[in-house]
Parts: sequence; C-alpha cells; structure tokens
Amino acid sequence: MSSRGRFITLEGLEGVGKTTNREFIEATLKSRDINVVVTREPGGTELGEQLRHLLLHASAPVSAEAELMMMAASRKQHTVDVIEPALQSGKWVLCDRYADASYAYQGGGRQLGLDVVASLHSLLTIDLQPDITFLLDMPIADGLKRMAARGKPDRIEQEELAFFERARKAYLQRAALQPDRMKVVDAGAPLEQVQARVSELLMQFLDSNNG
Ligand code: Z5A
Repeated sequence: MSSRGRFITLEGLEGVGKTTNREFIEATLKSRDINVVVTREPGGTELGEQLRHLLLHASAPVSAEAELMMMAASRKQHTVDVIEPALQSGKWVLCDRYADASYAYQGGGRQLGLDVVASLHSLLTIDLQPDITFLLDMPIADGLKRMAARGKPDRIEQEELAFFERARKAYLQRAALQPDRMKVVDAGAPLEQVQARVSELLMQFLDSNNG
C-alpha cells in the first residue's frame, strides 16, 4: 500500500499571487517526481464548479450564511470525491484555497464569527487539515491594483475595503495560532523574492516529508 500523500494549500486575498505560486510549487513537486493533483475552491468537482459560478456571479442577493453553506457544500464534495481519494492513493494535493478561506472571508469578512464556521465544518465532518499552507500576504490596496488590470470584478471582489481588511486580519490571526502549518509569505515583494521564500519553505517541508 502506498503511503498517504501530502495536502498543500495556498491562501491569501485577491491578487496576492496564488495562481502564480501554485504553478511554481506544482513545477517544483513534479521535478521531484511527486504525483500531484492541482485543484481549487470553491470548485474542484462538477458540483463545486457550478457552486463557484453561483458564488461569484449570482445576480440576486446572497446572505452571508448562504454563502458560507455554499462554500462548505463545495468543500465537502471536493474533499470526499477528490482530495481524500488522492491522498489515500499516495498522491499529493495542491489546492488553491481550502477551509482557512471560510474562516477569513465568511468568519472575518462577513462577520459570521469563527465559531460558526468551525461548527458548520464540524457538523459536516470537514476536519481535514492541510500539512502546510502558504499564506500570501500583502497590503490589500496593492493586491486590488494588480487585479484591476483583469477587468470586471466578481461579486465578492466588489466588496468594500473594510471587508477585505477583516478577512486579512482573520487570516493573520489564524496563522499566528498555527505557525507550524501556516507560513506567512510577504507577497508584496518582487516575484523572484516571493518564489525564493516559497521555495525555501517548500524545501524544508519536502526534507521533513520524504519528498
Ligand atoms: N472564497 C470565500 O469567500 N470563502 C471560501 O471558503 C473560499 C473562497 C474557498 C474566489 O477565489 C473567491 O472565493 C475569492 C474568495 C472566495 N474571492 N474574492 N474576492 P479565487 O481564488 O478564485 O480568486 P482570487 O482570490 O481573486 O484569486 P486570483 O484572481 O486567482 O488571484 P491570485 O491567484 O491570488 O493572483 P495571480 O493571478 O497569481 O496574480 C495576480 C496578478 O499579479 C498577475 O498578473 C500576476 O502576474 C501578478 N503577480 C503575482 N505575483 C506578483 C509579484 N510578486 N509581483 C508583481 N506582480 C505579481
């Protein structure tokens, strides 16, 4: 039987470079002959991608609670259908956002509170913890500037600055409580510097995980 794979996640606010660094991490893992499944949330399954579309483009109002439950529905399906089977078969999983995002955006940004997010995850037995999380962090205005070039913002991206400030604070508070898992990377630095730091942290992780 193959040993269980490792679960790596990327987190952070808009425009911090999750996609850019995800591609970099994927290439590094592949260069080490690690079989990696790359996926994202919300999304990652057919149902999840349909929920993603609704979450980002719903034309009717979406309550904070409904938003949290749709994120969780996507996460449950994704965990059961994609992430757990991959990890159990020995594959590694690299995921663009996972549960930490709900603590940041719905718990912090939408002000539902962290306990509500934790209770819902517990009710749905979403208890999988990433082995390492890269939290890409930078001032919000700079991230939004990077995103401005991308055209029309989606439903969540249209939120006011205070929403993103609360989400960032929740992310950083969570990282402070779990420093062994959540590695905060200064994402405002030039890309070469960001990737040098991501690479350093990834190498440490690989060395301690037989990668
Ligand atoms: N959401 C939620 O509320 N609750 C949840 O539980 C979950 C998600 C799971 C979708 O996320 C939305 O869902 C998101 C949170 C919410 N909403 N918002 N707002 P997403 O991950 O699909 O969307 P995103 O956060 O907007 O990410 P993104 O658009 O893919 O951006 P990114 O991946 O972080 O950045 P990037 O595409 O890699 O880089 C952006 C640009 O900056 C690009 O031109 C790069 O070339 C450039 N870049 C990257 N790094 C650098 C550096 N270091 N210097 C200069 N330029 C750089």
